[in-house]
Amino acid sequence: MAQLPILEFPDPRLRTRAVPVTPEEVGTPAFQTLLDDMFETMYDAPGIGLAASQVDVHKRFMVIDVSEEKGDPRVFINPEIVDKAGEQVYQEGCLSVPGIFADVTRADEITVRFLDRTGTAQELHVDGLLAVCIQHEMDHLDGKLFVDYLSPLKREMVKKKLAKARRNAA
Ligand code: GNR
Ligand code: NI
Repeated sequence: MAQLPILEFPDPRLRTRAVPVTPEEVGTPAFQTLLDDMFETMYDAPGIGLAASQVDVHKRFMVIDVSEEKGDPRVFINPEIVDKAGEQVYQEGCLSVPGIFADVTRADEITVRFLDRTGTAQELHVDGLLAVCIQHEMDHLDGKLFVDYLSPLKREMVKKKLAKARRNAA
């Protein structure tokens, strides 16, 4: 297994719109290894989700584990939200925007259609943190980041804060 480098805001590659995964690709060793590497990268970070876009793979899938024990790995390939209801506000973070946290309003409940890691079609109705995480990861697949929900001024402040943190780390 391998850890993968995570792209960070404002890297323009994070703005790429990801393309669907072909069903034939799902069963290939290369794709299955990529899933394992993404889980390792996510657990090590640590994070509760990781979109392929964040590791510079611009295909529509992500890995998620919102459980406390890190024992509930889930894969969502070609996810589509087919129904949503309500609103919830959650203080979000992002591995591509390290150290920054901000409230984001999203749907409270969603029904999502996707392929699992065996390539089987699934439909799931979820709420709470899992619903937040799926919506956050799906934004990544469309080149969108949670800081895009902030005002342009706040987003500029985030950019400067990250640049400064990187300078101090170097
Ligand atoms: O680890 C993560 N935590 C998190 C917290 C609140 C809302 C969304 C997330 S996802 C994030 C990992 C990440 O950046 N996924 O893209
Ligand atoms: Ni993120």
